[in-house]
Amino acid sequence: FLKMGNSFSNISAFQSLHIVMLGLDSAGKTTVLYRLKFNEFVNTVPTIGFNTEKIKLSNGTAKGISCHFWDVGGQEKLRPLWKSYSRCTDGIIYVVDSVDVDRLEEAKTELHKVTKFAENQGTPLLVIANKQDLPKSLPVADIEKQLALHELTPATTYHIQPACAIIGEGLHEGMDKLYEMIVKRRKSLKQKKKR
Ligand SMILES: Nc1nc2c(ncn2[C@@H]2O[C@H](COP(=O)(O)OP(=O)(O)O)[C@@H](O)[C@H]2O)c(=O)[nH]1
Ligand SMILES: [Mg+2]
Repeated sequence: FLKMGNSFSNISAFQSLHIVMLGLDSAGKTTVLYRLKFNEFVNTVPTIGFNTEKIKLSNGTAKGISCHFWDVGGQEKLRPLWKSYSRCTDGIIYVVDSVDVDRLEEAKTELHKVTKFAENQGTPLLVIANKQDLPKSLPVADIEKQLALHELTPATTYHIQPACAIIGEGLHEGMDKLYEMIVKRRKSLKQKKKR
């Protein structure tokens, strides 16, 4: 048992990662959640409150890792909840509608707010540039710029992933990147403790 605890690079199969999924309403959060869970498209209704699912990832480097996802409603009146749901999670997923250009500024403001909470300092961030299947979708580079990801607090490591939640494209890649960031962060926290 002790040996296992020492091999910090492997996140134990017995523990699950806590991941919170945020983003404006209609960005595709719930579609992402059920795509990851059932590996198929599930028609969603607007989320009142939250959805939560335990999902064992089935692909890539994060294969076999259990994740406990919290998918929190994105309507304006629900956003005050984001603070408590995002506290002390292992990772934050922020879903953006790549077609909803008019609300990118709003998406940016809300994202920057979340990453500034003291409890979220350093929590790895996966931005999903969703709905890339639609002809008018903005390319990821533009979304990265408009969300001003490079201006996030320096402690925040992030990855932006183009995706289509309906067919699941990009989701496993994105989860792998998030997992890698989480592992890296755990290693560095562990090293800091040793010093
Ligand atoms: N074209 C397209 N539509 C999507 C995609 N992901 C989600 N949607 C649709 O966007 C709408 C909102 O999705 P939902 O998951 O409920 O968004 P949420 O409010 O963020 O949970 C639904 O009609 C989804 O079917 C995508 O990748 N491409
Ligand atoms: Mg939803």
